[in-house]
Order: sequence, then C-alpha cells, then structure tokens
Amino acid sequence: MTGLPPVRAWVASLCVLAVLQGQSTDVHAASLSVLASDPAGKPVEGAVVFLEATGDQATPALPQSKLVMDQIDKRFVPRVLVVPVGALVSFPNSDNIRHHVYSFSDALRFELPLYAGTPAEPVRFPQAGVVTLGCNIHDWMRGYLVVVPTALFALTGADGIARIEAVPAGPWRVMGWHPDVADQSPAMGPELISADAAMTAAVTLELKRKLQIRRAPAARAADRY
Ligand SMILES: [Cu+2]
Repeated sequence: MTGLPPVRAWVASLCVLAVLQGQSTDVHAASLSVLASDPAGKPVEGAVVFLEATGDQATPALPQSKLVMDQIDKRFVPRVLVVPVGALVSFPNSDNIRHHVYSFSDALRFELPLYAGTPAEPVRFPQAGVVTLGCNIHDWMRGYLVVVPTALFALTGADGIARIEAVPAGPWRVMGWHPDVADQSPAMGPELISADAAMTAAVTLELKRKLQIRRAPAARAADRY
C-alpha cells in the first residue's frame, strides 16, 4: 500500500511538532499527562502530581493566592490541598462547634488553639513538604497540605491521570503523593527533558496496605444504631 509512508511522515511530523512545542517558550508550552498507579498497576485517584525543576530553566512564578482549608461536619475540606511554597492558607471553621487545628509535621509545626469562625491571620507555608493536619478535639480529623516548590501541579482523576498545563522546557522531575502512601515524602517519577503532549509520564505510589474490615451481615446492620 503506497499511502502508508505519507501517513507515517505526517504522524512523525506531528510528534516533532509536539516536542518543539514543549521546548519553546511559555506561550507555546506543552501540557503533560501524568498517570499515578500503585505497584500492581491500578490507577490511583486523588493523587497530587507535580513537576520539580532539575535544571536551571526559568520556571513559572508560584501562585501566591490565598487558599482555604475548611472544616465542615468535623472533617477537613478538601482532604488534600496543594499549596505552592510561600502561599497563605486560611482555616475557617464552618461548624458550630470549636476545633483546635495542629500540625506536628517538619514542613511547618503550628497550632490554632480552640476556635470558632475564621482565625484573623492565615498561615504561611514557607517550606516544601507534606503537612498533616489534626484536631485536638476530634482525633479522627485528618487533612493534608502538600506544599510544593512549583506552580506545575494537578490532582489525578478516577483514571489516575492528571493533566499539567503550560509546561515550559525542562528538565523536570515528575513527583507524586497520596494520603494513603506509607511515606510522607513524595515519590519520585521519571525525569523528563521536556513535556510532550503525546506522552504520559508514569509515577508509582506505594500505598499502605489497608485493613480489610469485614462488614456486618446486612440483617444485623440496624443493630449498630
Ligand atoms: Cu475538631
């Protein structure tokens, strides 16, 4: 079939175009898909993926917008919040009871003693790392701030894929994290010379083994209330 070589040439030129877009300036920066999966290959939803510069390239400025970690029905909302280094986070309490928010994490230890409503001062996060939030009153409350040294981040969907937009020329290290990983520091994925819209970078997350809780038989479910 004589038509095949031209098609191949067309596909090849598209690939070259994608690579060129990835290597050009911000205006033509490429988007990048990142797949987070566990060691068995199962996609991981709700993972934070981000790109860390490993070279001396110019990087997009870190957004310094004010972020919100709310408390609703005795839970942190959202469960996971990505915070660019240096950003301010406010911790409103939307419940009609008081909470006492704390962190013992190395990235930032802090405490917001028992309060209702919104504390006057938001909290600034000057150092990259994972900050685990708790409440002194409600032991089960857990929230996570993933403080990242980059503006290039996204959360994975149900298919385990996150799309990071406007990635300038690299090199970049692909990083990933999820609340269920055993390790508090983000997992390292591959290093990319440049983003390429045609490719999917993969990062593997070692999830903690969850206890298999045997459910009570349906007929007895009512006894629990
Ligand atoms: Cu609380």
